[in-house]
Amino acid sequence: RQAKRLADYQAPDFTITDVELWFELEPATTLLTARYQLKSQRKGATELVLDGQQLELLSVKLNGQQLTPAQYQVTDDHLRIDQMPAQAELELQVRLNPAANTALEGLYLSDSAFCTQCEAEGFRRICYYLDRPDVMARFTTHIIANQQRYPALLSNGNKVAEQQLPDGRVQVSWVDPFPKPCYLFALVAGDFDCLTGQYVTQSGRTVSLEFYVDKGNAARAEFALEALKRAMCWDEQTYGLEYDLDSYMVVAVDFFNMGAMENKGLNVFNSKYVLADQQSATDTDLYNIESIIGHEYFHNWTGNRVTCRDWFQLSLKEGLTVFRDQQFSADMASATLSRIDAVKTIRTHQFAEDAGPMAHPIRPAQVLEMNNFYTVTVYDKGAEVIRMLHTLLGAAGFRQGMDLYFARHDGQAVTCDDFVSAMQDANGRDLSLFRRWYSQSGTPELTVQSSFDAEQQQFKLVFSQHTAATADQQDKRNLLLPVRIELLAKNEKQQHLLVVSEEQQSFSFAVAEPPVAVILADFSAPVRLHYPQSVSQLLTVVQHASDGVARWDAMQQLWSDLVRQAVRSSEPLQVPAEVVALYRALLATPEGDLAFLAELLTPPSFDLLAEQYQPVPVDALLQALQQIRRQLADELAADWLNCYQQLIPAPYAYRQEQVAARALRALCLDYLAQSGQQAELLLQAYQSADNLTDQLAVLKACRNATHPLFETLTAQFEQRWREDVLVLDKWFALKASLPTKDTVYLLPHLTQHPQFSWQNPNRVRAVYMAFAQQNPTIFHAADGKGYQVLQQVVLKLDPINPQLAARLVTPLLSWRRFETHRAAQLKAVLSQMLAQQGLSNDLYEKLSKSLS
Ligand code: BAL
Ligand code: ZN
Repeated sequence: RQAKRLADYQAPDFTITDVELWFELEPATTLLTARYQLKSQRKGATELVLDGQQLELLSVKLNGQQLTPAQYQVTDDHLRIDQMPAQAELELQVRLNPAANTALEGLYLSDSAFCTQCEAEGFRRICYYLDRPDVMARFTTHIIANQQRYPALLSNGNKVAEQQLPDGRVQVSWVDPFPKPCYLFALVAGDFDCLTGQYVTQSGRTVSLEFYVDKGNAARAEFALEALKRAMCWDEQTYGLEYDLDSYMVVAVDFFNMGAMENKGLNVFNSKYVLADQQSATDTDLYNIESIIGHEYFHNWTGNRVTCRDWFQLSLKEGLTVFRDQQFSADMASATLSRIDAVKTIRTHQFAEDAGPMAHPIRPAQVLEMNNFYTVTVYDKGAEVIRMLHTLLGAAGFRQGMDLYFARHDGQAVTCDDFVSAMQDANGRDLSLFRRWYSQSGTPELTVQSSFDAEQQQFKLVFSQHTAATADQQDKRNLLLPVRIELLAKNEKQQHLLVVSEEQQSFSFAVAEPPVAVILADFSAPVRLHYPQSVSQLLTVVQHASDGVARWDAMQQLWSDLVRQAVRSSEPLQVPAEVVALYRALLATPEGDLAFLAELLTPPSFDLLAEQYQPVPVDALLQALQQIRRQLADELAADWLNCYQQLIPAPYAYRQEQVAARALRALCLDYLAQSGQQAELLLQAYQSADNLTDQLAVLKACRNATHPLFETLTAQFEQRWREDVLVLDKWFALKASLPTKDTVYLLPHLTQHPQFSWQNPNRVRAVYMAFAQQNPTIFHAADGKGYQVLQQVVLKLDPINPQLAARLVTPLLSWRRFETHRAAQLKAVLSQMLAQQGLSNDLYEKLSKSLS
């Protein structure tokens, strides 16, 4: 199988300037007529090669003349015409079967509604096309369908006509005035309820906002609608960017591989990121909805108006747009909590990706299946790289760079280099070394040594950076790292932004006494920091650092150090008295930002710790975490109870101070349940809750403690929500993540539930992602059964939905990082999979890299 390489990029010989599409929609036989205006871009070019997959080609016309099959060639992936004039009109007709499309790429059915997903390379499953983002065309789309069954017929841009056809069908026509790559094309047809609103832009234009949702669900889209208005306003105020069409449509569908998709003027969303109210969604769901609504909206400029030249540049739009959505969330909710969330994602998942077989730079150099590169590296590390630019240039300098980027590239398909050049030129800064972040994979290790010269009253920091070889790349070089520090001395605090660019570099600071140093405040660079500090120094940072992220980080470091000592010594982990005392003091009078407090008091997860070891001592880590949990529960039993009782819930509202109090109450319950007692209190908390956040907190506490109430309450929950699949997904996930041996046998029963469907990615993820990611005890069980279960599921899914199969296989891939017996089990499971015939490219790429 042939991978594509960034180094081989060539501009296309032909481009398409205008596209006109006629869809005649029927679930099993949709007819599409497509007319393209083609233009040569290279003198002498005569061969046109269009991409196309799983299409039934009915007709080819060139400049109005029907071609005979001898005048073109069709393969599994292409349509080739050898004698192309320099300018021509090409008209194709194809037949599609959306009802049989379970891969959810191209045109498919979500329940009975038609919808599309074209990014990255899905348009080629709709029609033969130059399916690459540097071909930008104006699209006109006519949708012809039965109006009773499909009252809403939607596509990109503005609706320009609607007419009854003599045969009783209706034809609705849309024109998108902005040239775009085909990955931003969308079509939706169905019978929806529509929630509408309006937004008046900064220049005074009125934009109609339309949310299309399943019948009866319009009220559940209200939060998303308001979030969209906030996002539109925020982008005007922060970046001066205004929306450009007359309407902005969002359609919520149940069958969707991703979270959402930024199609021009017509976003398609996984319904889980649109539908929400206090009974059916948690605080975290609402936070995620706001962030994803923002993300897709922000793509209108960073992605759509300025798009990617080729798919290797995916981070150009995704890293930047994640950074923008993180800024938005920080402004709408808690800045510190948003940042902590992002840091956890990088440390837990991105560092693990760097250390595994799929390691790649934020701008990958080669790709077999593009769908495999919608990764935490491209998205989240990509956002960290943008954040470092923001840190280095300052908010004003960054804004100047953004302004120049849009001034230069509006309407173009460009590269990551073009983006950095705009930042560089707008600020008169040399960013050549910084650009290495785009081409180098791996996690830099930043080692710091400090010393104090009492005579000179000087504090010295010596930084050394090193990036280990990764699966994809042997040679590594030094990078440019912005390092925020704070020096905490008795009578002063100093803050500095250091720029570390050498392999070894030192900095000195005048200070009267030896300070406690905070290194990498706000996680100013995505590196692994090695700066040993004592428990008492770390506690000083926890109590006195100015930056909340640094305070939280010091507490995480403290726990990581304790776990490491316990793993090394094989002695039981003993929580130090100072730590218990700190918890006690903080729980006694919960005040300030309670969500931050809850985060501060939460020890690191198994996955976060596991990522710090090679090989991962699974059993020892699980044991250490359990010892921490038991001691905190036992020694502080009265304190958790006291804190819980002080936090009296108000009637539900999604307001930050309430969200925060609920988070802290949930933490208290988690420890109160640990004893296996407190049944009355837990029951009362469950029954009196007026919202899903509080209810789920009880269920999770019972799950984590394997509390006897878990079965009773989850049974009640299933009864209450069995008709509401989005809420039921939480039940599936709770059941799949119960850390008892029976869970592995329960999983097949969950898939027998009337609401479970192998065709629906949300259901599959609810059961099996939860099992693989939230149930380390059972997933990594010594007998290897957890691995085998996931293997069977991945193989079953590959022919149904390869993207989903390839996502689910990820927890199995890093077998080299585990101890001998687990590594052997994982390797066997992976080898059996790779030996299967007919694997998708998606799965093949991951398995073959893992085993090579
Ligand atoms: N472009 C794919 C979905 C997203 O990142 O917005
Ligand atoms: Zn995106």
